[in-house]
Amino acid sequence: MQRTFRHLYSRPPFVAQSVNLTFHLDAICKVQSTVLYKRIGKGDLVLNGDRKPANMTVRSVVVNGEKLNPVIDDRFMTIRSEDLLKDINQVDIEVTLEPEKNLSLSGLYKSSGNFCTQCEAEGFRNFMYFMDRPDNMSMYSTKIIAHKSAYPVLLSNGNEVEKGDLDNGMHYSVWEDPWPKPSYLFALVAGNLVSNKDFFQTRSGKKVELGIYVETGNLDKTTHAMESIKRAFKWDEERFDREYDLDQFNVVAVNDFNMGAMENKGLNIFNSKYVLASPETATDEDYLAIEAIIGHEYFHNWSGNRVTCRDWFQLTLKEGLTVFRDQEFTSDLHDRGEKRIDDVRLLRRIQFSEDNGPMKHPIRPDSYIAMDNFYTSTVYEKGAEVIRMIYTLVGTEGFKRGLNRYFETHDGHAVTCEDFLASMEVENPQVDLSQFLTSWYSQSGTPELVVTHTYNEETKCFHVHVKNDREFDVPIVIGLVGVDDDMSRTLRVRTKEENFTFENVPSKPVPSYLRGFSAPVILRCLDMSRDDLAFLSNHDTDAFNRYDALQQLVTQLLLDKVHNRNVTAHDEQLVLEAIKNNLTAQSLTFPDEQMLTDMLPNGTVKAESVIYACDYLDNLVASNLESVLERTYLESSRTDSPKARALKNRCLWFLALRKRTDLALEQITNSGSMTDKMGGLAAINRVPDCSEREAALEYFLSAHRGDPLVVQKWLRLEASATNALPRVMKISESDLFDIKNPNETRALFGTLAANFREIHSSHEPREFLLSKIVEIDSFNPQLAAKLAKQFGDFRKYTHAAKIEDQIQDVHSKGNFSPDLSEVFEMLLLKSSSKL
Ligand code: B3K
Ligand code: ZN
Repeated sequence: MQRTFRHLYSRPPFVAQSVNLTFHLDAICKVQSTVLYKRIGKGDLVLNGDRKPANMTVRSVVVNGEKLNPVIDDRFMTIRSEDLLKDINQVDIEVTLEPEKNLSLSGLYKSSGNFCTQCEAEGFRNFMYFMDRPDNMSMYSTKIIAHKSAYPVLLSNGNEVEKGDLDNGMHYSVWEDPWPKPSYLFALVAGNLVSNKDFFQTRSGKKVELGIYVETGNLDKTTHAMESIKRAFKWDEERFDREYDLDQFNVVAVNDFNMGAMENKGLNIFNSKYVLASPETATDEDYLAIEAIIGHEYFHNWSGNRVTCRDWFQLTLKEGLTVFRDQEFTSDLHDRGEKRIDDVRLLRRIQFSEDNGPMKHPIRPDSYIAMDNFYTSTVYEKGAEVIRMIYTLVGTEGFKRGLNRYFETHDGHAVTCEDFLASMEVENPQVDLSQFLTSWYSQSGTPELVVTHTYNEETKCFHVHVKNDREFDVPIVIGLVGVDDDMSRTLRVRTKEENFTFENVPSKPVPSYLRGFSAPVILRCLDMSRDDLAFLSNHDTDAFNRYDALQQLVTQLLLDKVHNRNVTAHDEQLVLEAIKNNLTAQSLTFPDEQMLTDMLPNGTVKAESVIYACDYLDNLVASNLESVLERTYLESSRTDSPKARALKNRCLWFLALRKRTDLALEQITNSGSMTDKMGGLAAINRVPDCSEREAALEYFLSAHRGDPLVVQKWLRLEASATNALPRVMKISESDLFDIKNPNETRALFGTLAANFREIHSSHEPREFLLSKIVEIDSFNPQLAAKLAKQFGDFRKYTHAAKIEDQIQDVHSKGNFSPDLSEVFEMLLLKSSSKL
């Protein structure tokens, strides 16, 4: 296993000037490349290549017209310096491969009979020997040749410049991409697909042809995705002055895909889950996710494609920035406060936990074995928080100026996080961002701040004292509620201890800290009583902090129960009143078992106590607020909006605990909306010993058996139920499940791994999952490694030693991919027990 280190980066001795590719697609494919390599330094030309996934075999190598037999090992083809005597050397390589055998879904592979590619991070090398690194930016021309009847649609990056028929029922298409790009943005699709076509007129008057390609029968589910593309094009022009730069923009939906989607230049390839939607098959949440991901991939056209990363350690440069941009897109189009709440919940659930366990790493990691293991919530979501803090410090206009400078200065180049910060600083000289590099970009872990405050009646001064465990640059947006409610100011905490004084404060305020969650930290305020929190949950003008005050109140109650501390009637009443005053779907969603676990020290969590606390709170709310919940349920049933449906379904969830399964069944059988069906099913699924549950799930399955995306919803319901293991085992052997399809694997095994009650009930579910992870590793290492990461919190539990033995046992017996080995080793690292 080879480890790559950030500090060892060096410029390569060659760079590709132009890349010409020809793909002859068939059961055995022939791929030819002609690349002009320009010498820019001393040394051999080292090309990356991985024969294994698609059985790639080199047929010929010709350098400057001379046939060569270069040294080829498992990972490289080395062409010696003395064979490359010109300034610009032409290297022609021909290989053959069998994409059908490639189940890793990286490189060139087949999905539902169609050819497609996935090159980020290092998939290009699975179908051609090439300098497969992001600082090798070049212009590409791609010719695709295939049988016309089996593969009528032929697509690649850029604009189509030529196409035609050939003998023997073959046809071809030539695509040219005028913008220099790294190989990870290359894409090709060939298949039997139908398309939804539309156009977008850019603000400078260019007409862009838009196309969404899907399998026959799915065309009527592409309207929302098409509208989302147009919204994304328009938003990026208006908000950040970014215009599209090709004549064509295509999106293809494929069923077998390792992640959500991929931003290949001009040809975005999507997991069909994030394209296809109709009200009968997709929930409101699915609709929002599709719009956000369509936006995200499109926004990469500038933040990632026109300006890309010098090396993979800089991944957050494009991902953190693009997540920030997609979050802003959704916030501008929908409800900013709600979006912030959703994003912070996700950050706290997934990223905080990652940052607090064996998998922790800075947003810019220092080393890796398998780069694909570092497409993490830390790089993406915490990376976006870091961009958001910069945005808070420089302001909306300053940020836009900085971003425009970044794009203009580095257009067509592969750059670093330092380059981004420098552009921001040039446009905002009054804001020093240098500490960001030494803190947020270089250190892992969630900073913990402790705040105290006092009010002096005589001087009318309000004093705030902040302690940080480390020297980070932390913007704390604060408001003084009850005094000047609408005023927020930003305190910048840069050392381990800071004092701030507010003068002329007429009366004692309740401070509202970290408004809008202005920094990804844990902030504990020692002088905040439960009554203060209840007050904030009612009166704070900041939507996020109103929500968060209630979450903090609820969390205190949950932790009381976990620790078996006495809970007073007043404590309960505060929570119930605060909920009644904030009846929204989000305020009715409390920290779950996983989030509670993350708040507790290693080796201390008894799964039963955490489950007990969560059950206690749900029952407290369900029994004390039953009539309010029922009234709200009925009222929101009369409104046709995503917000009303979300609230209604949250109420239903609690009402099911009060044996109101009749309401859930009514939704499952009579509603035409998938949101309502899923709301009903989620409610029924959680009721212990619910006799109607099985029949309802059966009914749902039979109604949607032909639609793989809906069957995946059913898989998730089954895997998240109580006593899920026997059913999951049975389903995994049935024809309703294909272990080779990542959506299905994540829906069944990923959901089981996240089923807290099941996974900690005995060793069996863990044993089953570990065996499946090993099985998956033999054909799709990326997917196996991702599933294995779900064991990342095991040291939290009192039964950690048992889980460790199970992982150790599997690890010691096998020979795994670098991806899975790296995750197992991180999990088992002894030092992580000290975390
Ligand atoms: N850039 C891709 C992710 C690639 C993951 C490779 N393992 C999608 C995205 O973040 O937009
Ligand atoms: Zn991205």
